[in-house]
Amino acid sequence: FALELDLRAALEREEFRLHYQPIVGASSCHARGAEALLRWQHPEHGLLEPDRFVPIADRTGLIVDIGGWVLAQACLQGARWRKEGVEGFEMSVNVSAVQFARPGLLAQVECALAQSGFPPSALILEITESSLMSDTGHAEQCLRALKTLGVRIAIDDFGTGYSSLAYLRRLPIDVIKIDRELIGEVDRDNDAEAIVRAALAMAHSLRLKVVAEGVETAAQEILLQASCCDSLQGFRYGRPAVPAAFRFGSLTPDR
Ligand code: G
Ligand code: G
Ligand code: MN
Ligand code: NA
Repeated sequence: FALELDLRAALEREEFRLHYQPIVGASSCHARGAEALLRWQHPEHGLLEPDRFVPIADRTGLIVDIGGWVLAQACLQGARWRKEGVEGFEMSVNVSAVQFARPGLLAQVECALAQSGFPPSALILEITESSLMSDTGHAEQCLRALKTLGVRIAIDDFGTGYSSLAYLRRLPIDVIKIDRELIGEVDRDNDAEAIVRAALAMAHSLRLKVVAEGVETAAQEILLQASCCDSLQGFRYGRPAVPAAFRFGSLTPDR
């Protein structure tokens, strides 16, 4: 498949880009951080979204080098935004199951932090439930090693897998990101609302912070604020965009 060959050269040719989507504090709706989202500016196919090439990068192992680049870039951008006076700005970076399983991740994170001066506690690594579930013993060891650097760990797409909740107690997790499928239904479906409220209550009793993903409507925002969700992310506050397009301050549309 041609994309696989192109992917090998894409790093050298500097064809990868990071777009940033704001994550806002739930009560203020001010940007408190961003999620870095990878794009590939392909010379023939145009701007490709990760679903088109991250699975190939995972399968071929290229995700290791690409992921190192992502960590370095995201920390540099986060450090720039902090310098511009955005106090406490946090950066979230996705880590695939393949990246998570490889031993080099720790050194990559350490290097990205050292070269950028970005504070470890402001870096959040997003890991999916399924990455943690395949080998929980190994996962625990990897997470504890990452935690020694001072970074935080978020569970991405929370509520979609078939994980047991027991791991939340055992693993050093700081944040859960409730999947956008649930959030999309939260203002229309009583069962979705009940699940989100229960997840929030459970997370808070475990002293975890909660981010709701995929917030698009005022009704969802109001409900999540009333449920004491910590942070919100979704098209309502901004789509993933190039760094120059990133906005600070209050991002909620008038309601
Ligand atoms: O931006 P978009 O909605 O197209 O992202 C789709 C998926 O791609 C997300 O679920 C996200 O987890 C994954 N993704 C985005 N950026 C990165 C990245 O830098 N590294 C890895 N491994 N996955 C990413
Ligand atoms: O799996 P992960 O959470 O990393 O995926 C992030 C992806 O979710 C991004 O690619 C982004 O484009 C997408 N996304 C972010 N906000 C919204 C939203 O409000 N609605 C929808 N449909 N997708 C969103
Ligand atoms: Mn994510
Ligand atoms: Na997600």
